[in-house]
Amino acid sequence: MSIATVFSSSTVPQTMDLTCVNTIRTLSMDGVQAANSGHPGTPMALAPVAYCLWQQFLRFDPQDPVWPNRDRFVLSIGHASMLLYSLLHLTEVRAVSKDYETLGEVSVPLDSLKAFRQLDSRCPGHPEYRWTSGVETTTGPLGQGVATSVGIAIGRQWLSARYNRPGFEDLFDFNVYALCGDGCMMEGISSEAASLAGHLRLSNLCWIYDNNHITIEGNTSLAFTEDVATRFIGYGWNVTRVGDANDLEMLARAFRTFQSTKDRPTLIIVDSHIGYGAPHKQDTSGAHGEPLGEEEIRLAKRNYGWPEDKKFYVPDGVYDHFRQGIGKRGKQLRDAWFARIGDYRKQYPELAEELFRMQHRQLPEGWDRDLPEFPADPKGLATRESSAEVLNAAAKNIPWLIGGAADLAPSTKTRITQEGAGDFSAENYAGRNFHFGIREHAMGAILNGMSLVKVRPFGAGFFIFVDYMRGSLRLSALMELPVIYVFTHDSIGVGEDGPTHQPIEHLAHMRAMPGLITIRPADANEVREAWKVILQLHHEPAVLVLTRQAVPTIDRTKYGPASGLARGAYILADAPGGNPEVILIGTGSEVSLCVEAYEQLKKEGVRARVVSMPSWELFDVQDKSYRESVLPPHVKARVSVEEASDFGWSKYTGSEGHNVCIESFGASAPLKQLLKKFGFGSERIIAAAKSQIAQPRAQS
Ligand SMILES: Cc1ncc(C[n+]2csc(CCOP(=O)(O)OP(=O)(O)O)c2C)c(N)n1
Ligand SMILES: [Mg+2]
Repeated sequence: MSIATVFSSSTVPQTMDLTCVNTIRTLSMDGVQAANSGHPGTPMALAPVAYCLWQQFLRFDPQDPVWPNRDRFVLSIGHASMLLYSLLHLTEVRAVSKDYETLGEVSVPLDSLKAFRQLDSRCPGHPEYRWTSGVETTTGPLGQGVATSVGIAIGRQWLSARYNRPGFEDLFDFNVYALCGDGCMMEGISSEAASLAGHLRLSNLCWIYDNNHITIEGNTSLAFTEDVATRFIGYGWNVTRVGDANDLEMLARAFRTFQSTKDRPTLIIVDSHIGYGAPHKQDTSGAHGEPLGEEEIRLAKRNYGWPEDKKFYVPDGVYDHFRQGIGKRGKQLRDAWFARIGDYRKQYPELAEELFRMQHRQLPEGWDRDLPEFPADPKGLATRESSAEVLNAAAKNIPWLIGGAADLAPSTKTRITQEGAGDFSAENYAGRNFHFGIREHAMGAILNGMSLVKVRPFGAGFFIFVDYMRGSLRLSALMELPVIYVFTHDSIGVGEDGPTHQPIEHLAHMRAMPGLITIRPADANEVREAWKVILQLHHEPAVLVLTRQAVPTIDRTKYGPASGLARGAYILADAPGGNPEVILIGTGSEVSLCVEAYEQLKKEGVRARVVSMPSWELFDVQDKSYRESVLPPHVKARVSVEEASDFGWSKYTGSEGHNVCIESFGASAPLKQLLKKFGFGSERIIAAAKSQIAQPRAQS
């Protein structure tokens, strides 16, 4: 029955389907009203879409919302969060601990809905992964959700290809649904992601586009007239339409079409009415992002045939109806899956062990046994080169360490070269090398999606182009996903490519981001230690910043051991008796310059210390005594050396310290000329050190 028909009759017939749909609607309206902030219109419009999907199709067990083979539902229109919270509440999804244990209590009790958008509520303004069980990914920045859903779908295909075996062809066969709107469609990231999804023929992926013609400023005709269907057909998607968001039968037909489409992703374009049922606000941008107001709510409830004055009202039978639908189906599927996992373990013990470890974010036994040691070498090698060796040694022992680049694997040296590693493609979903194409923003979101299914993804590119993916990277950090970003061409060291390719402020950007670990290793052995640290992270994304040009491999018999990297900063070379009069702090390719300067200063009788500081974040979490042993507070003469902006360095050098840095956009020239122009040679460091020592300072 079309729910639209209800408004043509004076008495409103209430089937249980309709009652459930209207419960979602009214909970959403009431939640937004109570918060006096939020987005009521789209949950009201899409309640039937979400209801149909969850109640009839989604293979999801509310009792165990982390069951690995569950279908994923991504609310890419994060502003419509009350839609998701209402569903989580009505289906009685259980809370899960940080260790993936299902707790007894429900994830979103009615009181949380009532406390929508309030401090510590399980219903924050936009859905947050890790905070509310049942939220599969954090959404809010439009386009991120759909792009992440592509990563989840890719991850699923990879899991299926590796772990589904004879007798267990359906071990991983889950689908990924993403609900998006005009905003998601307009954002470039959705185009990047949809293009790749079509190319990879991800038939397990279904996007539902809420074609309501409304965004914040008004009608979409202000800025958006493209033919979305044709665009997606061009990407190689299957496109189907539902002309009325209230038509449960038509919706069900569209979902069945998706399920029977085996060779490409599906886009369901749904025509809906924002603020459905609100007499003065329906189909207007006024229904988008502000509470309806008490009177409008009353009128909308009257239209629904709902008790007008009841708030947060869940009629009898609604919970039970969901229990009998999604609840029963989900539990049966989940229990059947776990019943068979025991047999799988017997037949494929090694694969089962891999899965167990992966799903708990553990590493295989002996994962680091092949990591190379690099002999001292004054000529050395680029850190991107040493990284290639370390990555490959680790990949040998961690089968689910998979990834690729945005068309830059030959430059970033991120290819997994071992025999059989293969390339991930529509023909080979088992490949470990991914080709994201020149789509940095989507690559970041896709890595997040892959990480959400617990494989260990890495993505690579030139450091400068982190600008193109900052939105996704920020969500890696916000979601606490251990995604690995490998960025090469880290400085003016790239030489001739010039200012467009020379990162300046980028290290400062990365270091400013909470929860992100940035590491810029100085030589090959620091690269090994960096990978060691990164691979053991559970909740932090990491950015590994590498050189294009060769850097000396430091003689560790003479200078401090590279294992110091794990503490973020360590003493590489010291003054006699550990009593320096000046400290030189360097990162990456500048550390060997500091060592050069140190040797010269030593000859001249100057007591210098060199601190290699590959990671601010790792250093900052060390205890005070360690930090002060590396940077003794009484030694105020300090020089930092980094081919980048000095932003933030005074934290370590003090306001009177000296920062050898770059304050412009770099230049295009051979490296030697650039180093001269920008003053990156030991002479400048030596001069700065001497001037620091000579500088009069106030006694503290
Ligand atoms: C990247 C990004 N830019 C801007 C916003 C602010 N914003 C939130 S909702 C919205 C309009 C979205 O329109 P649509 O997707 O059609 O949602 P509807 O109004 O139909 O619910 C905007 C611009 C955002 N959340 N993310
Ligand atoms: Mg819209």
